[in-house]
Amino acid sequence: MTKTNRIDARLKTRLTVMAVATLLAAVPAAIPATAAAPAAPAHAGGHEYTVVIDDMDFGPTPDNAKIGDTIVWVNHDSVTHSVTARNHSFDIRLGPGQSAKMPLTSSGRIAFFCLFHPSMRGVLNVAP
Ligand SMILES: [Cu+2]
Repeated sequence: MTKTNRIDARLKTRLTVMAVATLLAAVPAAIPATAAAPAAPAHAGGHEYTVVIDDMDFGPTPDNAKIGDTIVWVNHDSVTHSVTARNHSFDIRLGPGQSAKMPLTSSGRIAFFCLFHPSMRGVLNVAP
């Protein structure tokens, strides 16, 4: 029993050129791309730097902090402050006299401020 299949192959070449006009939303220019990067493992024995909040102001931040180091925020004031990163990478609340340790897991120049007193501002530089 022989079956002959005739395959009538007709090749239709249709080029459909579609202009893809879908553009993603405008890229926010001010947000660093490092915000969601996977955290590097902390180096054991990283440095610990203390930044004191006093008299409604942030004290100086370290010049040479890097990933794996730790910032210890200390609030010497009698009111609650926050240490809030503009890129949302951290947001810490500190009641009067409280302190908090913050391991550095991403690098960059991170501007921060106090949610309750927005004129309180600082910048934290973290090297890779
Ligand atoms: Cu404050």
